[in-house]
Amino acid sequence: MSKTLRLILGDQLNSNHSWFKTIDDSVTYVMMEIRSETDYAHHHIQKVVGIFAAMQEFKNDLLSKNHNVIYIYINDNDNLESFEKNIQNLILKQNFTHFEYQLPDEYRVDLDLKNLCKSILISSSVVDSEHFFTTRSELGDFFEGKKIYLMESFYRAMRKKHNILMEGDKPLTGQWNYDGENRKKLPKNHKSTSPLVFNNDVSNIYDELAKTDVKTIGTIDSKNFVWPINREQSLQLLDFFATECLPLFGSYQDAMSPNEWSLYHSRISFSMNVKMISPHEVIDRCIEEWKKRPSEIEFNQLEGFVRQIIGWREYMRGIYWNKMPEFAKLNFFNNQEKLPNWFWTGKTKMNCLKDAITQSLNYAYAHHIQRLMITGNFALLAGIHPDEVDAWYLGIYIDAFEWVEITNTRGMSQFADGGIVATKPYVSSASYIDKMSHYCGSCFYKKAVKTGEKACPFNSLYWNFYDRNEKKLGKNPRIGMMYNVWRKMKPEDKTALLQQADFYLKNINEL
Ligand code: FAD
Ligand code: DLZ
Ligand code: SF4
Repeated sequence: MSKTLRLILGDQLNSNHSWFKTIDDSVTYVMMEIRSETDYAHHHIQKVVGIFAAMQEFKNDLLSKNHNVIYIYINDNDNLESFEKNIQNLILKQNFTHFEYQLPDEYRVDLDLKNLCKSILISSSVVDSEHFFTTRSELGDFFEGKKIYLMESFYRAMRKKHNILMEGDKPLTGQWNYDGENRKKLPKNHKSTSPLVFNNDVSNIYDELAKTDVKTIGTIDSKNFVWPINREQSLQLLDFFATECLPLFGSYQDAMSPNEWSLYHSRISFSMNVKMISPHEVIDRCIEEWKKRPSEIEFNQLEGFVRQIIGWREYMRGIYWNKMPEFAKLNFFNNQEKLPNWFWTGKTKMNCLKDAITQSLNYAYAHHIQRLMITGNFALLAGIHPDEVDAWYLGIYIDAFEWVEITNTRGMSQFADGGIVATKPYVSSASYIDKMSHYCGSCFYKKAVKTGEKACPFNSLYWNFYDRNEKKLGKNPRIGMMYNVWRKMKPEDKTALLQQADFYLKNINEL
């Protein structure tokens, strides 16, 4: 009799996958909590607990539908702690005759599973994860022969191909892009909608983890875990976003404010990345809400959100599969420094960094512009090695999986790819941070001061970055203006800025 073993990874919790459409007694699913996955980064405790909780909920759901499931817990005696070893062991002990898995999202796991299939003596096959709009190779094919991979042209092609917000082959409303309307600062004293959080009791999982020596970062309230851990909660969060946050999403998507950890963002990335919900249903729900309330939800709010999902998210995945494994080694600026210690504590006098890091430690979450223009901006200005920056981002965020983390971090944020993802480095001085946030007013440092006592570190580090990298960036047409300003600056002002930057870099742990 044939016996099939099917592997479900911790980020493949897609209950709508065609695997589950029929109940077949000859098929057994296996899910496993293993050290190879808990230990490849120092993950945030909420990320490990959240993934284990979501895996266990998924397993319970499969069991309730009468599927056969083997679930290996982190402290099980016979847990061999890697996908390969556990699978080999099961094949041997339970006489499986066929092995199947879904295409993984990570290069490392993809390679491991391919090798596993070569090493086992039974037949094997791989199926799609049935989650994304695009295949792994679609972006590579789209940009075949091109040097620049412009997100905007990919996004427009996606809108056309999937007929999203289109009228024939023209964009609905006649305009593709509303970015210009989506850069507002929050008005003073504006109070955003309180985020919907859950009160999941995940203390059992937390207690089991505490028995291991898995190293984690950040904090957790394991009796009131705020993140969704199943499909039902993920749909509730999506509903909350569509009804409460979408009406202002676009306007304030680049805004930052102290003590407001998610503003009008959806916080749907964890649910989507572990596939409890699909990007298709996220888009559909938002378009449905916009159609219901056309006078309350302006088109730019909706378009800004759709762009993130069918544009940026799919684009990053395509870049990943097109450029790995070389991408993980790129270091365009040859940056070599270590991250300052306060990236793990939030204990810095710089208000913007203190806020972004502290909330990341408390919630395993920061919204995009905090990741890009606060922590990422600082790391790039300070010349931190991209391996260090990647390791931090891969660990700290609940939604961090390499395909979307490394492309955003090494590519978009650190420009370590030399301009595949971004056309110029995302760096700024204090003026941009002040324009988009309410951080500077109550900061120890003074936003308008460039050198001397209490000068905001972003100011001198900014010019130091351009000076240091002039050979690599001087000819970039998008940065020409900054170099003109730098070249025209009085020599004594330039020297003072560079000395100030040097002082800050030498004392980076005390900032
Ligand atoms: P919203 O602002 O509500 O946006 C909606 C959705 O759009 C997100 O859930 C996400 O799926 C998608 N999206 C938005 N921007 C991007 C983007 N640049 N790339 C891919 N998808 C995007 N996102 C991750 O999912 N995992 C990561 O590990 C990750 N690491 C990042 C590291 C850096 C340095 C930067 C600058 C960005 C990173 N992002 C990552 C992208 C983005 O910041 C997060 O997707 C977003 O903050 C998640 O919060 P949200 O669901 O509230 O997003
Ligand atoms: C991130 C993660 C963690 C912390 N733990 C597990 C685990 O124990 N078991 C599992 O199947 N998956 C886990 N994951 C998610 C995997 O790392 C992810 O499936 C791969 O990186 C492929 O994207
Ligand atoms: Fe950040 Fe500088 Fe503003 Fe302080 S003054 S919050 S360090 S940008």
